[in-house]
Amino acid sequence: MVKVITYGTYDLLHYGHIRLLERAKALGDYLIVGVTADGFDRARGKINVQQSLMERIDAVRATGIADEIIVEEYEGQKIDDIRRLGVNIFTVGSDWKGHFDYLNEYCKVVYLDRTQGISSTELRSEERSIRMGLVGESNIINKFTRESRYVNGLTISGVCAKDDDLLTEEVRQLPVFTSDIEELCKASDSLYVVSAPKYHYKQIRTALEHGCHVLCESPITTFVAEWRELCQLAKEKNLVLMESIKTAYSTAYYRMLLLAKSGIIGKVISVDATCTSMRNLKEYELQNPDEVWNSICAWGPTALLPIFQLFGTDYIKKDIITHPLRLDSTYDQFTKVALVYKDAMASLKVGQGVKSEGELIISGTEGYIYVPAPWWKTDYFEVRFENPADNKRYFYQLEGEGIRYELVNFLKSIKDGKSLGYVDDDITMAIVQLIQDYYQKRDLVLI
Ligand code: C2G
Repeated sequence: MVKVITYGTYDLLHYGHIRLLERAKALGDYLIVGVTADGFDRARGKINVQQSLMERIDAVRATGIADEIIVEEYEGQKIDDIRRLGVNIFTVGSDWKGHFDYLNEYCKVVYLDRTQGISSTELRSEERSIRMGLVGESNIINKFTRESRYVNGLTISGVCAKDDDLLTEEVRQLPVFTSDIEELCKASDSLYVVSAPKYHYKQIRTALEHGCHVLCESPITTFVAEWRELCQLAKEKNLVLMESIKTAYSTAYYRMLLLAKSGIIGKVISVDATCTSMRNLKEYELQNPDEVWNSICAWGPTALLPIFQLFGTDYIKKDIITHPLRLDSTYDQFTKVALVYKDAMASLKVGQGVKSEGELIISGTEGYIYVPAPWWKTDYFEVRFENPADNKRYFYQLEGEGIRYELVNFLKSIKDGKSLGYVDDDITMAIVQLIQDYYQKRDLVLI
């Protein structure tokens, strides 16, 4: 019996895939089809896949052509599959010509002509592209513009930046709306907001009123009542209002969270997160501290994320200790927050202008998880135990600090008509509450 194997993503299964499978089957007597796992596709840069692994497997199965379906999970698996399954022929479309010649050592390699005029990429982009306007801090706008190039079905419609001078050449080519976000909204289907937090409420309102979906850098607002009002408005208008915390979309972070929840370190007792960066305020910013991101707003949401995602938002006590730049200023150079839960505890330290080790430690009854600095954009973490020989190390590729995955998720939310964001509403709400408490000086000690 001649065994043939072929691999693919098979997203939105089409005629080109089916012809490939038919010809692959005709090369022998038994066809094995390897369907790529989501994680493997991500790792090889395919981030726009629309269907889940199960949907794609079901579609391949429904063709009735495959005798066996397996999942392709990692680089190098093909060699192992070919040996283990006793494969005689490996085949794939001619778009891969030459790429898999190294498999000749293990079986015969056949490249089949690719069917012209059809592809998953074209099918995905047949839907109208979502136009996105960017508002706020220039350096982040630069990053988002760069990352948007990796996302199918997204076009940047224009920018309204705080500092035009700091925009990259690429961004300057886009329509620039100097201060008129209404005009930008009219030219857009969605808005990404990364202006100073005091502007969020007004800008989000304007966007929603103009029928734009909103992705807003956390904290979405600094007052709970405003957040509630915006949620209500988004709901009435059937628009997506999503909080942006890019760490939530980093594969390493997400996997680390699942591992902690799975009990690998026993019962989790403490989460300690530190995020700091250096920042030199300009004279104008020193005079108007609410025009800039202070430490609690810039880093608080990220540092709170693992705490709320592991322990929930029902803490019973909190203490905020803060060191402002000047006693009368809302700009905190360094802030430490301690949260007490019924049977757990957490702390976060955030700073802009005070430097510390930006690590994350999750302590459990049987071991701990250590994520080295800068943990919020890590691709690596360790699970450590009393006996170092039991330690485990984990590595996941992180592309674009999580931004491109976040954008893909936002677009999917718009298309599906419901928020598929990785940050739950109760967490968004708890973040806003804590920031509000900071500004209202509740549970706060100034030093
Ligand atoms: N294909 C084709 N004609 C098209 C489109 C795709 O013959 N118009 C073939 C591809 O060459 C591939 C198979 O259909 O052999 C599956 O295509 P994709 O789903 O795009 O998967 P791909 O990214 O090519 O993965 O490890 C993964 C494999 O190497 C191939």
